[in-house]
Order: sequence, then structure tokens, then C-alpha cells
Amino acid sequence: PEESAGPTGRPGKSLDPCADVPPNLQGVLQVEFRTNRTLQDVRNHVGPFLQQGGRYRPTSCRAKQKVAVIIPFRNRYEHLTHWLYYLHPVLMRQQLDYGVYVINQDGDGVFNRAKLMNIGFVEALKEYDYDCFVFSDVDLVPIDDRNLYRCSDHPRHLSVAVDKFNFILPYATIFGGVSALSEQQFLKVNGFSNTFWGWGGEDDDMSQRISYRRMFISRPDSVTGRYKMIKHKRDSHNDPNPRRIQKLRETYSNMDKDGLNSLNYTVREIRKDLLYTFVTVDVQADV
Ligand code: GDU
Repeated sequence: PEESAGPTGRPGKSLDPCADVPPNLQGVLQVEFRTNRTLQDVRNHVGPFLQQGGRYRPTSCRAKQKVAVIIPFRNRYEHLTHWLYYLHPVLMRQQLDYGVYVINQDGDGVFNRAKLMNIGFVEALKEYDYDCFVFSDVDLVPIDDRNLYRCSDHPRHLSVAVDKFNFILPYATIFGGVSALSEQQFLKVNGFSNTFWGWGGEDDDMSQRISYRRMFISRPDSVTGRYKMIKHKRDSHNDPNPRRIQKLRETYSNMDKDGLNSLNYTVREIRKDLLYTFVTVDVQADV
């Protein structure tokens, strides 16, 4: 017998799979940050289509992937508002079954982007059986919705052409900004390192993990992969990590013991907004 939509509106297995290429994409998008937006504006704009926690799934077809979008975060509320305003409609048009997780580092200790992303992976999986994880800086907005927030056969780097770098890939192995790994790919590399405190290196460490596990970095082309970055000053408590160069020489010997299998943290609060799930965590930083 055919399975129908359940009481929660969860589409049953009877829905046909969504198309490989989502039919309602717009291509190049107009993106503008020099305008005042509030979270309430964004809720009014996209709220009717969302479920609490920033969750969405298409109703006319069965999504190809279940995607957790993970944003490492502290004190960038204005950027988050722009990000939500632009990304929710894009992710909906891409027909993803997705949820948005903002992983907020508690306190004033040194920032640890990679550890926050590991935490996002673990916390999202406690809620739903996501199979793909997109890790995104809060200040990066795609300007082409053909850049699909999905996983592929190899780890995927999505932010290939950022306006700040004149729309050129700065170097071949770059993996920072916005990237996507399937659950299996992420487990294969033991997640990110937890030990990059402050700015820099953690993305290159992941890039090396990927190559040491004999995977490649896949990318969209440099037209589809265009992004706008919201301009900002360097945050406090996120100075360049002076140890990052040395640490990158140690990826191979450390990756099996520094990552998901050594992750320690305490969840302080999980707050559900219509637009996102906000997870505040103590990452055990030195202050
Ligand atoms: N972030 C915060 N609050 C902070 C610091 C950082 O929310 O106080 C988050 C944001 O999501 C931000 C991301 O961390 O977008 C990256 O931090 P920066 O913006 O300071 O770093 P860059 O713009 O130089 O980013 C580049 C890459 C990142 C990462 C970083 C090195 O785009 O993916 O690799 O370098 O750590």
C-alpha cells in the first residue's frame, strides 16, 4: 500500500524523488547588504514556508538529500540576518530537506571555528538523520542559486569565487568559506581538528585530511560558484593563530586522534527560532 503524508505533514514514500536539476532556480541573484533588515522582516519574508528550527522540506517531491547547514557563530547578528534572508529562499528552490544550525560559541574565549562545526555535526544528527553537512561562514551569500547546497561523490568546496578575492580561487587546495561533506566523508576524516584556536589553518587542515584519505575536492565552476562576502572588521578574540603553520605539518599524525573522536563540549542552551536552531556551547576555550 502507498504511504501517505503523516499527521506532521511529513511526506510519505509515495512522493516521487525531486528532479536532479531543481526546476525553479533563478540563476544569477541580486544580493545587497547595504540595507537594514530585522529578523522579523526575514520571518515575514520566508516564515510561512518554514517549520520551527529553520526546517524545510519540499511538499511536491521527495528531497534528494537531507542537509544540515551549520554556521559557526559568535556575535555576528547583522550578518546572520542577511544570510537567512538570502539563503532560505535559495535552499527552498533547491528542493532540499534541510535545517539551519547556528552554533554559537559562549563566552569571550579564543574562537574555534572548526570545533563549532564538529559540534554542529553531532548536534544536528541528534535531531534528524541528515546525510549531508554544509558548513558555511555567516558572511558568505551565493549570488547564483545553481550552486547546489548538496553533497557529492567527493567533499565539495562551494565558495570558489568570492568578490573579496576578485572572484578568483586564491589557491588550489582552499576549503574555507562554504563546504559540503556527506556523513560518510566527514566520518572518514574524523571531522575537523578541535585544536585550531583563533583565525586560520583549520580549513587547510581539513583539506589535507581529505587528501590523506584519498578523496578529492569537487567544486562548481567559477561562474556558478560566485559569492558576496559581507564586509567586516577582524573580530576580537579571533587573532591569527601563530601555531597554524606548524600545526599543518602535523595533520597526518594527528588526524586519527584529534577530531570527532576527541570532541568535548557542553551545550548551554538550544533555542528554536522559526528561522534557525541556535545552539550555544561552551567549547572549553582558554580565556
Ligand atoms: N565567526 C563569528 N564570530 C567571530 C569570529 C568568526 O561568527 O567572532 C565565524 C563567522 O561565521 C565567520 C567565520 O567564523 O564568517 C570565519 O571568520 P572570519 O570572518 O574572521 O574569517 P575570514 O573572513 O578571513 O574567513 C576565512 C574563511 C573561513 C575560515 C577563516 C580562517 O572564509 O572559512 O577558514 O578564513 O579561520
